[in-house]
Amino acid sequence: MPFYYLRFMMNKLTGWDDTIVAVATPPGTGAIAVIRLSGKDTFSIGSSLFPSKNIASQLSHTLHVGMLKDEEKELDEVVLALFKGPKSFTGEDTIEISCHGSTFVQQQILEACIARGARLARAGEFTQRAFLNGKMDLTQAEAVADIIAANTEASQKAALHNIRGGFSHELSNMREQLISFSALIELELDFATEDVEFADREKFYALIKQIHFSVNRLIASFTLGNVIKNGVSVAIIGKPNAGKSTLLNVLLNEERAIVSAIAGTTRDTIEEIININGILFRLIDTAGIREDSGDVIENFGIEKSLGKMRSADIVLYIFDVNTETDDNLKTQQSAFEKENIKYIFVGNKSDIKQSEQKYLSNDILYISAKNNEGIDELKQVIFSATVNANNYAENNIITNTRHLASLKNISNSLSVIKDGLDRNVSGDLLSSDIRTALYDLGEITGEVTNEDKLDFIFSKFCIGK
Ligand SMILES: Nc1nc2c(ncn2[C@@H]2O[C@H](COP(=O)(O)OP(=O)(O)OP(=O)(O)O)[C@@H](O)[C@H]2O)c(=O)[nH]1
Ligand SMILES: [Mg+2]
Repeated sequence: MPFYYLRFMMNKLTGWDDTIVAVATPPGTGAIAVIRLSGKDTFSIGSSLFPSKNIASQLSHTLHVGMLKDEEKELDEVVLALFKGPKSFTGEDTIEISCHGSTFVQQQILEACIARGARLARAGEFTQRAFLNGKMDLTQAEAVADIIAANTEASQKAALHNIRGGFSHELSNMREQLISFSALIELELDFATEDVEFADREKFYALIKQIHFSVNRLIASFTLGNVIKNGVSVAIIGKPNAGKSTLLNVLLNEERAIVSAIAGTTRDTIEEIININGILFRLIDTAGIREDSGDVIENFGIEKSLGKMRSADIVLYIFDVNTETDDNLKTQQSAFEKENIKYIFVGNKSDIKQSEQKYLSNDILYISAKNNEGIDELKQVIFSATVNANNYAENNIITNTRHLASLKNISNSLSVIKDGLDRNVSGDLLSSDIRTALYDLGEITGEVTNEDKLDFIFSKFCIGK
C-alpha cells in the first residue's frame, strides 16, 4: 500500500484534514475563476452548494455542470471538477469550481463555502498538504512554486524536471547507498567484541568519493541555476557618446533610451530585460563616465554608473574606435581585473572607422550599434561569458539556495567521512558522520523537517496553490 494511502486514512481518523478553500486564479475579474476546496468536508460542502447532484456519490475525476446555490439564492452556473482522495493533487477529497470570473461572484462562493465550515487556505497550503500526504517530496513541492514563477524556457525546463523528481531521484539514490553502508557499520558495532568488519572499507571509500563528486557537481551547478532563476545583470559602461544608449536600443530592438550627439545625454540608469537563448539578461544603460563633468546631476549619474559596474554580473565596456586609445583600454583592463569585474570590450562605430588604430587587447568585439552590425555576435559572446554551456546540458541543476546550503553541509560531512576512512577511525565515529550526512540529505527532500521550516517554505507560494 503506498505511503499516501496510509497517510490519507490516518488524517481521516485524526481529523487533521479540515477543509480549506481559496480562489486559485489571480485576483481580479477574468473570463473564468477557479475556486478550490480540499479536505474532509469538501464533498458535503460541495453537495450543499450544488443541489442538482449528490457530489459524494459521483465518480472521481468527473466534471459536472450545474447551478451553484446558497440555499435558495442562485450564485452562478459553474463546472465542478471532482477528485476523490487520495487520488488528487493534495491527496484529499478535492473539488475545483470553475465559475464566471466576476470578483463579486467569486467572493459569494467563497463566503458560502466558509459558512459551511471551510476555512480560507494559507499561501501554498494545498501544496503543503500534497507534501504532508506523501504525494511529493519537498523539492518537488518547491518546484511547483518554481514553475509558477517560470519566465523563460530555461527556468520552465528546470522546474518541470524537478517536479518530476529528477533532483530528488539523484538524492534518494545517494541516500539509499549511504544507508546500506551505514547499516553494515552499525551491525559491526553490535559485534564490537569480535572485531569483525562487515562493511568493506575500500568499497565504502569509492562510494563516498563518487557521492562527494556528485554533490560537488550539484553545488557547482548553482551558478547556472541562479542565472536560470534570477537572470544575469549586464552593465553598459563607457565614456559619454560612446554609443551605450544606441547599443541598448538595438539590443532591445526598440527606441527605449534617448540617443544624441551631446555628451552626457543619459543621466539616470535605464534597465530593460532581453532573452538570449532562454536566459534573461537585465541590461543597464548608464551615464557616460568622465572626469568631473562640472554638472552636479551628471556627476550623480556617474557615481551611479560606477555602482552598477561593480554590482553587475558582467560589464560591456563600450568605446568609440575612432577616439579610444590603447593606453586607456589597458588602464580599464587592469582596473576591471583588479576589482574582479567580468568585462567585454566592445569597439563601437566601426562603420565610420578612419584610422587603423591597433589595440593590444585581442578580445575586442567590433560593432556598429547604429547599423545593427555585430549585435547577434555580441549577444552570443555575452551568453557564453555568463552561462556555463557545459553545465547547461546536464540534468540536475540547483536553483534553490536552501538546497545549496544543505548540499554544502553534506559535502563537508563527506570530507569528514573520507578523512576518517584515511585515518582508519572506529566504526562508531564513521557511523555518526554518516548520520549527519543522511540528516542533511533528508532535509533537502523533507524527510527530516519541522513545522516552522515548512511554514516558511510554503508561505512564499501563491494563495490557492
Ligand atoms: N556612426 C555611428 N554613430 C553612432 C553609433 N552608435 C552611436 N552613434 C552616435 O553617437 C552619438 C552618441 O550616442 P549615444 O547612444 O547617445 O551615446 P551614449 O554612450 O549613450 O552617450 P551618453 O548617454 O552621453 O553617455 C549619437 O549621435 C549616435 O547616433 C555607431 O555605431 N556608428
Ligand atoms: Mg546614453
